[in-house]
Amino acid sequence: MDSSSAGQEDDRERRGISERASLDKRALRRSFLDNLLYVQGKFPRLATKNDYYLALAHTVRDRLMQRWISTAAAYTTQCSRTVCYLSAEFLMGPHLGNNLINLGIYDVAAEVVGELGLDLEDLLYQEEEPGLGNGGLGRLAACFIDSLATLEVPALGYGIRYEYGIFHQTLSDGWQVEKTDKWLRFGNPWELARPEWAVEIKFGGHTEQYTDEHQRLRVRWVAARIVNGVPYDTPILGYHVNTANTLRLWKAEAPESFDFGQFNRGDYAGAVTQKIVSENLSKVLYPNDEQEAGKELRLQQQFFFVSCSLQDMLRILQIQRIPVEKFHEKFAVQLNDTHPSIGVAELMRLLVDEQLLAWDTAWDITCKSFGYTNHTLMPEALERWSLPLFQRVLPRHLEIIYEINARFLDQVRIRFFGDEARIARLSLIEEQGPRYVRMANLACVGSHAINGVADLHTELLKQDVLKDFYELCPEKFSNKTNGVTPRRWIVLANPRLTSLITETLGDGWIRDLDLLRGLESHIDDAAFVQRWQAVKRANKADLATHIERRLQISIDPDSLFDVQVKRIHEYKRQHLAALHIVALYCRIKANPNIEMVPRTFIFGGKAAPGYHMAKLMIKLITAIGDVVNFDPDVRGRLKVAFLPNFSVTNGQRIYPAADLSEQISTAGKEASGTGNMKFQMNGALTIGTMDGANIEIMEEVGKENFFQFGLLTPEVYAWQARGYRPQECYERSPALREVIDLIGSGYFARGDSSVFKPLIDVLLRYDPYFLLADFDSYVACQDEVSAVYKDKHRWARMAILNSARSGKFSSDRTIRQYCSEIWNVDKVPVRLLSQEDVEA
Ligand code: B1N
Repeated sequence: MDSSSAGQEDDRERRGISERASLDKRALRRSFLDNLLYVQGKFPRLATKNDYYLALAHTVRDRLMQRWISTAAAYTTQCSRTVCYLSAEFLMGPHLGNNLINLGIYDVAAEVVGELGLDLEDLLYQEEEPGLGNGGLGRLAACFIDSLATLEVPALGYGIRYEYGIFHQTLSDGWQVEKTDKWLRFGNPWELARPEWAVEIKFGGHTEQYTDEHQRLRVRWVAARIVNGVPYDTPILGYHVNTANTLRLWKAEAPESFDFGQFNRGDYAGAVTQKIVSENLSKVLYPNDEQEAGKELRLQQQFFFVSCSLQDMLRILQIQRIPVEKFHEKFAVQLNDTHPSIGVAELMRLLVDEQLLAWDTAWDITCKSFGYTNHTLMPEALERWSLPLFQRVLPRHLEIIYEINARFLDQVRIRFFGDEARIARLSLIEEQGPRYVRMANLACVGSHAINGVADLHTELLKQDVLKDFYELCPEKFSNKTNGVTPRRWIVLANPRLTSLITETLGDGWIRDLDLLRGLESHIDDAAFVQRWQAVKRANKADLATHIERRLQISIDPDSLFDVQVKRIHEYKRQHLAALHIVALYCRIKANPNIEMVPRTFIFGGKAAPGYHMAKLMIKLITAIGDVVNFDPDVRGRLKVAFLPNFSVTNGQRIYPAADLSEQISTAGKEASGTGNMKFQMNGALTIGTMDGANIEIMEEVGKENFFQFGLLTPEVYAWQARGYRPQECYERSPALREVIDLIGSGYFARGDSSVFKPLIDVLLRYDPYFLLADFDSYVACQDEVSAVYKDKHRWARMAILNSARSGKFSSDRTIRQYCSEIWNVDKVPVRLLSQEDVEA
């Protein structure tokens, strides 16, 4: 083809595209207005912003349906091997913006609503986000199902449709106050109820033995109570593909028939009480992150959604006419931490008691089906259930767990002859003191694969938390370092950066994040660096405006934005950052004319409502802000802002505006972290300890582009073994002493020295997370941060390199590894069915 005809071809193609685009646009406008009229029942003049949001949501949903149906058809006809991701939490964040991006119609939609005098961003903020998770673990599940769909892998996410998600956080006098999260108040346009696929879930009661028609001894579970599980499905669209997978969340309802007995006896109120008790099961998300509650309702929730999901898989086998013996060939079932690990016993019960398989056959299927991901090294977060409680809720499962344990320990005894201590540690039942069922042990025994979520974390699992299981079956263990989806965390959250990168590299990086390496060759291009700086500056100005509106404090967009957003926890050490702020404040008070790089400290995160020390950490930060923000000596060089209600929505405004990412957990405590990756992608530099995935981030970006400080994990262990005395650190460091004494004096509490006493006492006496040990190293590292920041050009180059080298931390990479190394699943591309196909 000569160049002129190639040019004509290009031209025709371009004209084709632009014709299609204008068609798309007209169609989009038509259905937007139709949905306003026919779904919302409003004329434009009477419509509220929320009406417009819902009309647009329905317009997008309509466009998802064909892909959703085509995907289901492809998987059904091909009987595709399917990933089932079992998670008590899915922290999805708002759907509308993400779906617009994945459909490739974000810009058209912005034009359409713009021409009607509306602002797309404004409409996006109308959506109440489904906050069905606490933090990293729930958000990881959301990133994973995005990547699964984008990689065209057949997958179902299974979880609970909590009526109240994670509480809404407000601040009152600097203290956290919790409000209920009524996310379903205005309806949810993204879900479809599927009552025709409801299942029955049993609770309590007792078990009976009987002999079947072949004279075999069997067990029947006679439950005390039955609850219905109704699935609500949400389509999960991949990026620029036809695949739309399903997130299936279960709602608990009272079975109609169950009330009748009481009702007929005239106990109407009793029947209604029954209904309320049943529906309580999916009422509220437990707000504890990394903390065990041991509440009966929580065990009931776990069993509820796991049993619903496993029964649903059996239904799918049946409609695809796959024999139950091939369960493990059809499904790869992943346990997101131990929360769904009761699934091991429940699948055994379904296969043995209900499908009548032999124990050994059932056990083989079970072990081949499950994989287990561990997410924590914190001993208090390892789930255990007291035997009496377990017996009361799940009597049949306790018998099954005893049988699994007996057979398992028989093997262990042969392998480790006479090693009674080891047998006691491996047992599924904790026997010293009050007895417990150990859920991590159940998950390990019932899974063919066990993984941690970052290199260090997996190593520590092997050496410590799961050492005995590693020594028993080393081949089961592997690492799968976490990742996050660049669609939400760059394309949607940071449109300015997205345009800059796409203009520089094309748009291939959105599906293949390793291509960001291409940015490295632009590092000496002054125009590029300047545009990079302009993007960051504009994002910071946006966030400054937001903070000023919300908190009535003025923010300088040219100051260094130093950000720590994550759940509030002592091991994450937000109070170490607070000590640093006070240290800087002391320098200013000692010498008001001291030269200092202006910084804005931005914090966000929720504390578990019963975790008093975490709530006190929030109060400490806000109290420091109340002094520092208004002290005339500071002259605006330090600002402290605690942004209430950190969420996916707020994260999308915050990560793109950060200069510095605070990842300062005690080494050996944070399993991975995923916020660290979101910051890096958006061009923030990290100040961090050698913990979790920070280590791998430093490996990728290079030491010279990372601010490292603090004790290493083996050093933490050594200090612990030697007997750590924090008081000595306090006595040795004058700067630390000044900071601790100032807080202890009540200076930040209007002279009331009692407010922060519990926090200061813990630090001086025990300091279980080594803040005082790391303080000097942290402050010195922060001084270096400030020195580098003065050289704006150097900072920008380092930031560009951070982004350019973030490819490893795409959840697409993580999911590819799970698919090939644990799940053994392949992609199944979806052909779009036409209207006629669908109707035939
Ligand atoms: O899981 C994330 C990791 O990146 C974080 O480092 C880790 O802290 C987090 C009980 C948890 N571990 N354990 C939980 C959540 C809720 C709950 O009820 C424990 N969350 C993590 C993703 O791997």
